[in-house]
Parts: sequence; C-alpha cells; structure tokens
Amino acid sequence: RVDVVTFGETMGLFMPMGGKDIAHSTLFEKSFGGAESNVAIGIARLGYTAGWCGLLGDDPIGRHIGKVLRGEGVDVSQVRFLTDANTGLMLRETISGRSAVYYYRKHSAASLMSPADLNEAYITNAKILHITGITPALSDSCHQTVLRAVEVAKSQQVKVCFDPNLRLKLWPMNQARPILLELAKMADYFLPGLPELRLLYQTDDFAEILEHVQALPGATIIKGGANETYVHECGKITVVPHVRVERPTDTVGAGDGFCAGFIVGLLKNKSLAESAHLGNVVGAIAVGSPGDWEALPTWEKVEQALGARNHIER
Ligand code: KDG
Repeated sequence: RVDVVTFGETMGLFMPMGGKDIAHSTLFEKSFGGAESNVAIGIARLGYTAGWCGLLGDDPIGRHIGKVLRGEGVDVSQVRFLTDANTGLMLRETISGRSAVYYYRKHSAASLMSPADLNEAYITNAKILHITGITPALSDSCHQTVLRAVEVAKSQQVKVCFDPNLRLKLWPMNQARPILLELAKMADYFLPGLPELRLLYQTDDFAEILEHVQALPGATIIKGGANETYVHECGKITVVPHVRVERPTDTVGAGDGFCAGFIVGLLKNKSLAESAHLGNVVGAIAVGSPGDWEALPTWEKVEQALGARNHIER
C-alpha cells in the first residue's frame, strides 16, 4: 500500500541544448515528464510513498521511464508496458524565457487506459488519490478511468486532490470546461492556478472567481495569484504569501512541485495554509534546473529552505 496513488500519461521529453530552438538545434537533452509522475517523484523525495499507475509503450523510452521512476522510489507495480502502442513524446524549447511544447502523443499507450486498468484495492488502500485534468483530455476511455478512480476513492473516504492542468493544445476550452468543472466539484482539494480559473469561470473578476470557488464542496487552493496563494476552506479565505524565485531556470513543473509539497503537508497533518506554504517552497525549488522533476527537493533540502537545518558543504 502507498500513501498516494496517481495515474496519467508520462512522455519522453527532448529539449534543445545551448538555448537553441527546436528547428536549429542538433543536440537535444533527453528526459521525461508527466504531471502526475512528477508529483509522485516529488512525494517520494519528500519521504512518503507514491504509486504512479499508467500505460507505457514497451519501447526504449517507456522502459527508461519505468526504470527511473522505480529508481526515484515511486511504486510502479501497477505500470503496464504495451507492445502495440508507443510511449508519447514531447519536445520543449525555451526561447527568451518563453517555453513552447510540441506533443507527439496521439494514440499513445497512455491514451488507451480504461477503467479495467485500475486496481481498485490499490486506490482504496491509499490515503490520497491525485488526478489531473490532462488525463481526461487524452481519450474518452481515459476520462472514464478518471471518473471511476474518483468514484472508487470516494467510496472509501480516500481524499481526492485535483489539479486541472489545463492543456489547450490537447482540447478546446468548450470541451475542457464542463469536464474540469465536474471534477472540481468532486475533489476534496482543488488545486487550480488563477489563469486557469479565469478561463474556467469565464471572468477576470477576482471577486466573482472567489464566489465560484466558495460554492465548491471541497477546499480550493489557488496557486499563482499575483503575489500569493489563496486557500478556501468552508467559506473562509486565507492568503499565503508566495516564495520568491529570482531567476527561475525552467518553470515547467513548478505546479507539480506545489502539488507534491501540498500533499506532503496533508500527510503530515498540517493545516491547509501550512500545506500550501510547503507547496510554494517545493514549487520554488523545483524551478531551479531544466526538466520537469529533476530539481524537486528532498525533505532535507526543504528543511534547509525553511531555515530549520543548516547546509553543510563539506
Ligand atoms: O506540469 C508539467 C507537465 O505539463 C509536463 O510534465 C507534461 O504532463 C505533461 C503534459 O501533458 O503537458
């Protein structure tokens, strides 16, 4: 049994080296990424157990992903490797601080996931199920898998964390909106960014956004406000200050770092505001190197950042 179960698509990631664009680079750094496996790695590094479930292609990238996740301490006992579908890929370039992602993931192994792939006891034995809005965008069977996983979790009081992770390159807003809003209503902890809420509720008016959030049955933690994180629980809003990062290297994965830190806060029985602060600390450390998950901290690093432990160089 693991503390946290999550599932979704993890893809090979190729990034041009030396600050070049994809078209002109001849050298690429190879990694991999997937919002849910990034969160699982983050949780494992912080000292808790996380299981990532998903389908990978039985190909060099898929096998590499499986090995590295296992090496990071993520439980991959529920992962299956398909011989008749490939692991998805993505390319990412960052030019003048702006990233652009190109997906090669249609009909990937992960998109074939269906409710039959879920080990329901694995979910009900966990404390938290973490899902994202990327998975329902992949295929109808993936959407059904997310709904079934939530239903299974809720039947046994397993808490559900939901990060909408809106990806407009995967589906148009009018298709995404009803599905993401339905999942937001089912979640115990809804973890959107402010720009996502503007698009979901079709308003830039912050007061109006808060009204929508207050109507949700669970708690909402709004990451990425102008300078702060907003925590809504039972009608009460708490403001948690951001953790400043002077020069981020790669901001992709910051939200996943936030989720990992926040979930670990919950597992440590911290308050929602304290958990959100932990999320901010982990997210701020996560942006320190290229790649989605490589810079995610250990608990020791978090303690250093919180000033609770000194860094001894040698
Ligand atoms: O949050 C980072 C993710 O966006 C990245 O790992 C890729 O999962 C991914 C996706 O579908 O965009």
